[in-house]
Amino acid sequence: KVTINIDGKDYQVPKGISVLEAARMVNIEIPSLCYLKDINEVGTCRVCVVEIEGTRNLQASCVYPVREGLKVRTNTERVRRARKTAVTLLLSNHNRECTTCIRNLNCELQNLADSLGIRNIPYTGEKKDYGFFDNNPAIQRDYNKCINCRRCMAICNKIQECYVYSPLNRGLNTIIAPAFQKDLSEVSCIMCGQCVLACPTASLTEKEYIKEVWEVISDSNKHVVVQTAPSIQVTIGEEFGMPVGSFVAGKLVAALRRLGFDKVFATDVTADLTILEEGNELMERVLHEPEKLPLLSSCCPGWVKYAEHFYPEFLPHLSSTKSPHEMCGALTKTWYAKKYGIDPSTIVNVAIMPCTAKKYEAARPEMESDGYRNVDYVLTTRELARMIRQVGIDFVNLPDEEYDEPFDQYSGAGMIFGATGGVLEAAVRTAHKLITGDEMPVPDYEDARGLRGLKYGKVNLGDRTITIAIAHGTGNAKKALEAFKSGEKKFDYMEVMACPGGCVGGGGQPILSSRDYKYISLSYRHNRADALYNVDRGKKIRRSHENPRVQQIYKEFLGEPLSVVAKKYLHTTYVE
Ligand code: HC1
Ligand code: SF4
Repeated sequence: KVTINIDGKDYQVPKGISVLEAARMVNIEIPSLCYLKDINEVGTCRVCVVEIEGTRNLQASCVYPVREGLKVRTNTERVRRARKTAVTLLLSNHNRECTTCIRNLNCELQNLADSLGIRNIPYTGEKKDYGFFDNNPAIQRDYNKCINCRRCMAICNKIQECYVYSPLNRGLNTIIAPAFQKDLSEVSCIMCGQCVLACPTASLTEKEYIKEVWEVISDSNKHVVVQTAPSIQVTIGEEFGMPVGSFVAGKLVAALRRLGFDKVFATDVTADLTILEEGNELMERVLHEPEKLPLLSSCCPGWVKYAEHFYPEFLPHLSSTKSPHEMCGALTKTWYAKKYGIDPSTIVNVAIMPCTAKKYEAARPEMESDGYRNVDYVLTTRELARMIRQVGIDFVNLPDEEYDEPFDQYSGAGMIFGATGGVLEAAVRTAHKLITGDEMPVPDYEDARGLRGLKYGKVNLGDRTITIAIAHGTGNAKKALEAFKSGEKKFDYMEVMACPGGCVGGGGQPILSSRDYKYISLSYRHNRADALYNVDRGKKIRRSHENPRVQQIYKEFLGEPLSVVAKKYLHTTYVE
């Protein structure tokens, strides 16, 4: 520890940290725009400047290390003026349409302008126009709202290792963009949306489909069903001021009904179904095709796209099972349509997902059944919250309501899909039964939990041992695949989620400010994941194969796992 003095008071703080971190530790707010702990500590925005005794210039506190006896002033007139100038300059070249902006009231630049008391922008002159790009179904980039903080680039390079962004041009004309300023669809972007979460403004946002969804809801000739991903149940409350980790499934259903959807379904049901299909795939490969091991999970479209771009040699290892939301889509337009006598051409399937990549997945040409798109529109958690606000629903005080038949009952295993390690844990619960014939006495597989970036382990299933790996953040998936290739690690099954934390940390989830972006402790993602595990613990049915709806779907439609019908509607292929 070292003793430093901030604003006239002594504090003991750990050695080796920055002044900014030290100040925040002792609850002294130093604002910043470009800083992201551990991954973007570059001091370019100059908003975090402070006075340091003994130095002439103001210093960027995010890159200034603490040392014994250091004296810091964070709130002098000079500091306030410098911060104000830095932000005013950014605003002078910014498309300031706050009232109609997606990030209105949740924008770090806007917040700063307010807290610094900026009331006018004295700089005039022509604004540069760098353009708007949205030639893909998932993510749009407005260069006129970019403040060059480089947080998108930091996440993409250091955590996801996709290397989509780099600085283009020079000096004042620098922008952070894909090579040749191409659209994200033309580069190795996996559409995970982690850059969207990292962006302090609306320069990077999801592509909205709210208008289209209102239109189908108002069309009385359409039967509009909505499905919600497991993680939405523990994250959407944050959009309405509820604490991180609030479980709000009942209110979520109630809100969707009030918006006018005809049926409200839980994607968790088809998550259970995924486990049956993928579990059987794993068993087939273990028993008969060991050369096709490891089996790699494929429910995360960001990860699938990552494999397609960077590791095509592993594509035969990806599970052919479609993701739960695609399965729900396929089943609504086939089994459900027939069972309830609804013309499938009138059914619209809207998916509420924590994810921008799901928008891209839904648009993949192969994701259709009998000529109908499986899923017609994907909305993120944030978009759904906007719809709820648009009609003035008081979310927090809604009563709890139940999902609609026949996608209503689901196991705890289906729910924990939303957290990293959850798919694997769910698979283990069912594989135990498939391989040994007996139920796992206690369904918890604790080794799969927690937010370590890469986990390796073993599962004993009777006299067989299955080796496993769990990665979240595609940079970690890369490490695991490289270790496998070099022979350093062996595993039979790997779960990969592109987003740190899994879907609870998805690119479509509520955006917390950079202060909550503790990529090392990932604390808020942890709370969201814990909420899923808590609900799982209290559920009567905790294993996918015990889900009565899944049993019904096999009985009435599919026959058995990996049957011809199951292969036709619930499995897919990948492209290099
Ligand atoms: Fe996910 Fe999945 S868990 S991918 O994270 O397999 O998006 O929540 O819906 O499809 O079920 C996301 C979450 C989600 C799918 C399921
Ligand atoms: Fe989407 Fe979940 Fe994959 Fe992230 S981890 S890209 S939220 S499916």
